[in-house]
Amino acid sequence: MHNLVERMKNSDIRALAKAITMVENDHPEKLTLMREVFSMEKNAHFIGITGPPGAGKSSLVNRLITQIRSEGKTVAIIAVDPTSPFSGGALLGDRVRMNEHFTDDGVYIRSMATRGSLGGLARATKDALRICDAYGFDVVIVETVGVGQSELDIMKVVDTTALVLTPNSGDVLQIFKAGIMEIADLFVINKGDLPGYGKLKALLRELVMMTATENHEKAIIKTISTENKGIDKLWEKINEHHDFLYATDEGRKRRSSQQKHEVYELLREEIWRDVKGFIEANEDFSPIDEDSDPYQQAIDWFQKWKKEGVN
Ligand SMILES: Nc1nc2c(ncn2[C@@H]2O[C@H](COP(=O)(O)OP(=O)(O)O)[C@@H](O)[C@H]2O)c(=O)[nH]1
Ligand SMILES: [Mg+2]
Repeated sequence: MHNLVERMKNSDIRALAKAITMVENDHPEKLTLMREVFSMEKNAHFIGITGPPGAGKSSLVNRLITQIRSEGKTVAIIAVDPTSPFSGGALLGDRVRMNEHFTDDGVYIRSMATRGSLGGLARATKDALRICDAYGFDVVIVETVGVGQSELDIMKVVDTTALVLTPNSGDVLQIFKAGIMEIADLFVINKGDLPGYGKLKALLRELVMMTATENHEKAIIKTISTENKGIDKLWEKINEHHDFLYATDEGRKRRSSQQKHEVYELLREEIWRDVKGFIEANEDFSPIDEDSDPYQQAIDWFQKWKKEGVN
């Protein structure tokens, strides 16, 4: 058994932190580690919280932690920042907003950035979710910094995605265009204390009606996280979505399509690692034919790798 896995089984939180760092940095042992982690699957509920910066995601997550803990469940938070190579300001703010939970053993808070990850942040996030699940957390929440393409990819690896919007934010159309609306399983209108709530609610209702099916309609929840209002309702709707996934074919379909996608991604990573290693082992990255263009060079290296590099 991998040493980290063994330590995780003994509830060593530092081993969990180390395992996440390994996937973040694409450590060569990653696949071996993850196979063992995968076999320890306990089926935690993976929740994504996305939305524009400043919408109140961290404030909501902080309230949700309290709600989840009051039910005796444990929770891990992964705060992802795809934009910053360093874990910058936004994440620092998140940690400050959640700091009341730092001394609670039933809560784990971790930030993640891309660094050089081959498979991208979404893949690393999925692995981190699984590591937290294997460790034994009942709920794992991923909070993103904004709503771009990387966030969209990240939301594809969770079970339930909540999109947080605010009455005063003008980004709704932007988010529409980005395709986040389709990905969202439920909508949160936070800062319900601000003017403009009714207008946004009406807009979202229209949207929800368009995508509603006979047995499912996306929920719209009003919250005021600064006043701790609507959090219980939000938690209830998140759980309803989870039940919906497990009670219908939707959950199974989603998981199997996620897994297929994942196999492709892992293969891409593995092949790339192999090709790159092969080229680098050939001393330097010099063209096989000095006069060739980049396209021909790529073809040449690929052919050479297929002939000599694959055994
Ligand atoms: N008026 C109002 N302000 C809020 C509410 N929720 C959060 N905020 C404030 O909005 C700001 C951004 O919150 P934060 O949780 O960091 O947003 P994030 O960037 O989406 O994580 C903070 O100053 C919060 O105090 C709310 O319900 N009403
Ligand atoms: Mg935040």
